[in-house]
Amino acid sequence: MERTLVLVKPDGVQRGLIGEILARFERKGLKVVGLRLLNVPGPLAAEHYAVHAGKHFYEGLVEFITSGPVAAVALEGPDAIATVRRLVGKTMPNEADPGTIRGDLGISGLRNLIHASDASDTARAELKLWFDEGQLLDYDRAIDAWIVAED
Ligand code: FUP
Repeated sequence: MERTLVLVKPDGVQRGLIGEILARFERKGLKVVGLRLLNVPGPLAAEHYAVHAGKHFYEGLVEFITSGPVAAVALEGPDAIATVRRLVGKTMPNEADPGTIRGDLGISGLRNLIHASDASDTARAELKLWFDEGQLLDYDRAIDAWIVAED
């Protein structure tokens, strides 16, 4: 079982796509184990995008992620990191395949709706950055509890 971080970026929140995006992950079978809506403080944005510091698009990234509320979501499931990346699609929405979130809902480079952790070390670090200990929950799915109760 793996956990990964997804951010619905300000374009996704402002376009009213939080539900649409989360629904795709939930329908796939991934479980929401953490959920926050926040205005991103500058230092958090800088730390999140530290890997891109110095690149020509870095300032624009930080400016964009701090421009409006972001939904931070922790998802859990088998092979969650790669599964989420497949559902999200390629970085540039104009290159992302139809059927992916970016392919279906995005149109331009910097406004690509979503961030998703790309490996197990970054997932661990990013979950720690965006969630305090105790904000990530362990729970059984209601459906499992229901089936057990019926037996
Ligand atoms: P992804 O993992 O698909 O979110 O993409 P990256 O981690 O490579 O890039 C992070 C963000 O930087 C992307 F959401 C968009 C932005 N970016 C640019 O604006 N220009 C580039 O050349 C590469 C990335």
